[in-house]
Amino acid sequence: MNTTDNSHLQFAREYALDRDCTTLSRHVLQQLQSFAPEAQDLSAIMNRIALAAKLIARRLSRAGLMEGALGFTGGINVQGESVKKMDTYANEVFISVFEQSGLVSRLASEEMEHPYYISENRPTGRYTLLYDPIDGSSNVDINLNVGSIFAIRQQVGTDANATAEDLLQDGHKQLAAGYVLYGPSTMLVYSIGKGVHAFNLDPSLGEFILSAENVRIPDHGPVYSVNEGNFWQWDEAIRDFIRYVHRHEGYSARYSGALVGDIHRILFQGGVFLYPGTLKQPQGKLRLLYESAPLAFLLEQAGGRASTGSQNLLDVLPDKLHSRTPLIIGSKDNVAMVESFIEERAREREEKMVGRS
Ligand code: P6P
Repeated sequence: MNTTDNSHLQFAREYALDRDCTTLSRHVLQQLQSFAPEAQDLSAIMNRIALAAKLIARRLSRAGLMEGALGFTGGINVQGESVKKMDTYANEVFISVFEQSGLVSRLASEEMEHPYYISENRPTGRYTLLYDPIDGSSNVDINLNVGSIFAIRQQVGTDANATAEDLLQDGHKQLAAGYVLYGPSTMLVYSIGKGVHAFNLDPSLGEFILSAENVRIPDHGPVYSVNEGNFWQWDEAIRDFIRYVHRHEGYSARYSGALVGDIHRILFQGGVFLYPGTLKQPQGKLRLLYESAPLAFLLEQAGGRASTGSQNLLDVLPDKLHSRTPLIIGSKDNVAMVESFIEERAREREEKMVGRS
């Protein structure tokens, strides 16, 4: 009889089984440590988001072999961007998974000029989902990583109006936020305000399984992620920062052209992502309500920071559904460094003005 102690093997088997049972919906309930209606709602909503992610991941994995899955639709969206067929598909997936759900009565998407009201979910639906169905869709046709970004807010009132003024609230009003990264594996990273947690899709189970709990971003990191092709369009302060990292050891440039992948790297390795204002887009390119604010919520929950350069990102009040803001986001020391260059240039401008008066 084998007399060696196999308890460690038994533990490993039990741990692996327990981990494989830590699905997303169970984790949300554990996070809220309650089975109150609100907890059940959030758990169910996260489960629907997971279903959308699985449907999109499946389509992405087959797109290269499917007629009509890749390329452009020929349409232009409210952002003035050419619409990819995958953008349209993913947008419709989110709508479909929330119809008949009874949970979400309004969807606000990068791909839709006005919010979409799910009539059968009203007035029971107490939540609004804000999302970018496929972020970085320029990467889809070249099989590079893309993502989905989402935020959940309370539904205020029931009047179905196109302007949706009640959505024009700061980022602190978000109940939950996160992203899906469609990469070598599909990952879902979320927070309901109790830390940041990462799940990997196990295709053999069709479930998102917990892979990293209470993720914390390093206070400082080597990565700076920015499209340096816009250098000619930036304020001097941003150029000062870029000149600094060009001339000092310890920094690496990483930029994929897809926000979710760039942010995911920084969340796990530390560093800073920037999309500053440019001459052509002084408010920057990224949209506040369904790109920057959800990511700011998430990174702050992981111990990081997010700023417009002059204001905490989560404090920004949007003036319209598709408002844009500059974004500086990542490790708190790296974000502070970028802000210090902005503050220095502001001081110099102030001194010159005083000098003139
Ligand atoms: P640029 C993709 O279109 C996106 O919205 C983000 O995913 C990405 O970070 C950014 O735009 C890239 O923009 O101007 O560098 O190509």
